Amino acid sequence: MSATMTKNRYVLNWIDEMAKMTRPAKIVWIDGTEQQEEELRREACSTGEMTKLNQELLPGCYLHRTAINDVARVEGRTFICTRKKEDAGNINNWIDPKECYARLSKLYDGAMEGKTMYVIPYSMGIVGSDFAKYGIELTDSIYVVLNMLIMTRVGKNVLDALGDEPGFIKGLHAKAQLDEENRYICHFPEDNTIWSVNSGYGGNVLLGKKCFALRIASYLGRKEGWMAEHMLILGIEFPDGEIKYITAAFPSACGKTNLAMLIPPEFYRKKGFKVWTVGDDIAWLRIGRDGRLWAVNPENGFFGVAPGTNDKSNPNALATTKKNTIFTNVVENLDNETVWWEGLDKNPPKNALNWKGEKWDCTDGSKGAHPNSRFTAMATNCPCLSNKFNDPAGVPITAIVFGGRRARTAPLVYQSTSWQNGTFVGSIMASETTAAASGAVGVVRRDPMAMRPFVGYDMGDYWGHWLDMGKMIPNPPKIFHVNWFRTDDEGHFIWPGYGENMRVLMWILARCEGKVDAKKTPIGYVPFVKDLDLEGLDIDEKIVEGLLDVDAKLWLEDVAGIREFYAQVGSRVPTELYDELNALEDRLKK
Ligand code: GTP
Ligand code: SPV
Ligand code: MN
Repeated sequence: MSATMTKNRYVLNWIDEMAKMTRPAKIVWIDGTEQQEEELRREACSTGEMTKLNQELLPGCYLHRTAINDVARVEGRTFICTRKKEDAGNINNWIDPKECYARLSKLYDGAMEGKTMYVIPYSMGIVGSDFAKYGIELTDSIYVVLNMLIMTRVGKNVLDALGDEPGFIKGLHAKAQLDEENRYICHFPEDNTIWSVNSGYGGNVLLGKKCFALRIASYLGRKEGWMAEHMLILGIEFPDGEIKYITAAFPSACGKTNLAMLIPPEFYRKKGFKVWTVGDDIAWLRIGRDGRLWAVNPENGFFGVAPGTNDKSNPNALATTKKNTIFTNVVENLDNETVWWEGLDKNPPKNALNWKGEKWDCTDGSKGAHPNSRFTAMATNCPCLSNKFNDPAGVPITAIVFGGRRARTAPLVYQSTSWQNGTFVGSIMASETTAAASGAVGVVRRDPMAMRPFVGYDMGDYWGHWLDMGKMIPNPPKIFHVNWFRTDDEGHFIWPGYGENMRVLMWILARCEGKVDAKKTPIGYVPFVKDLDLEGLDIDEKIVEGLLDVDAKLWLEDVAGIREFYAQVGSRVPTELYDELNALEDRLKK
């Protein structure tokens, strides 16, 4: 299994160079076969890196615990290393590439001594398709290998598709000492390179995901005229069989997986409506020959938030995790070797270990699962997976939806007035922070297009790219903003959310087809309550009216915050967006 799988000299030379630095005891190529995957699972269980779960109840499922200091993405230790600092922009952390390579080379020096270096050839997108891009990740972690086997398309066919070309993303990962002080997630977009060291967690180490498919890909997309976005993709099937596709960008842990897999309320189901999942986290978007915007999900699995997932909130996600799944940092039920997390059901196990692996007393008020605990599950196990999931052309997009967690200010839904205005709406997104990244939780921060941590270049240039794309798309999607998270005076969510969000999506699609009127407000078009289908929902129309309310005073406060943020982004903010901001302020003051 250690045999070389390619003659590509760019690949071989690079691996040679990385192996000289990290000095592994051996090198193993990952070929994507079930047999090799099974051997690796067995090895991981023998060392305690993973625990095999109850194979009758959860066939093919395993549990992993990360180090206690290593449970989320670390945005403060994530860097965009362009030669010129201006090209990384003010929002990203930056280190000079030469200095960064030198600093990290010391951390990688001998980091794999006595260990195995795994070579993972993977594809983001369908191997051989126009949309696909290839990467190779070198890692000393079996956990990473097993996750990448689920999250991406791995195997020799990737190397065959690459042929003798140099065009692959070079990813190097070493767990090293898991030392927080020396943890680095570094991107070199000008060199197609990613270096990650001293972490073993999710988005820090599964280099195909945020590092490649968003940070490096957003950089490539700007150069090549396409877009890489932090978006789910879903299809709504109408009773006559027609399917309309929507993408939605929400920040981490703000409901993408849930919306992507939503189950329509009963009265829609009875009429024959269905929802299909194409992706739950990342979309690559291109202009199709028909002049519309088309999307693919470059991933092959779901790395989803476990807490809060249950058979009411997201039965499709729960079903997806019943086999071939890796659980990370959840509760281990010792009685039957299954898993549990807060919000799964009301019966926390009595005889259990918490995410740290300590005996857990569910009555002592402590959390059993980490708030950012996750499942890694195969897309093909998802009951509502779209039959376009493996279509190399992707799906045509009717609407783009932005959204975040806002206790006040943003209404349940509003529509922008143009692509330019929609780009502005994306640029002013804000959301309360979550456990998906380390740091304080619940603080409102600007998170444009849900991409603040994921743009691989200057944020102002990124907005400029959005505006440019709008000029190039003959028939662009309409752009909307939603907020499922408005709260009452006691802090409870007012809108029921989850499957009920379908009602808002239906209004969005009706607007795209010009089928309903809307109320013009200073921020854009808001629904008339009568046009939101509330059948079967136990909610007062007055309350819905409140959810749709646009409070000019709050918005003017927001405008001040937006000005501050734009100033922070700096000199590359497009003037069109300042025009939009000034016009918004004028309308609010009237
Ligand atoms: P990442 O994988 O980090 O990118 O997150 P995500 O955007 O896919 O978020 P996910 O769907 O996993 O949801 C995160 C949390 O938000 C979970 O605790 C959900 O229960 C909660 N959530 C999702 N949708 C809704 C909703 O409509 N209303 C409310 N109140 N909570 C929701
Ligand atoms: C997110 O934080 O947006 C995630 C999880 O999807 S991670 O892969 O860790 O980035
Ligand atoms: Mn995400």
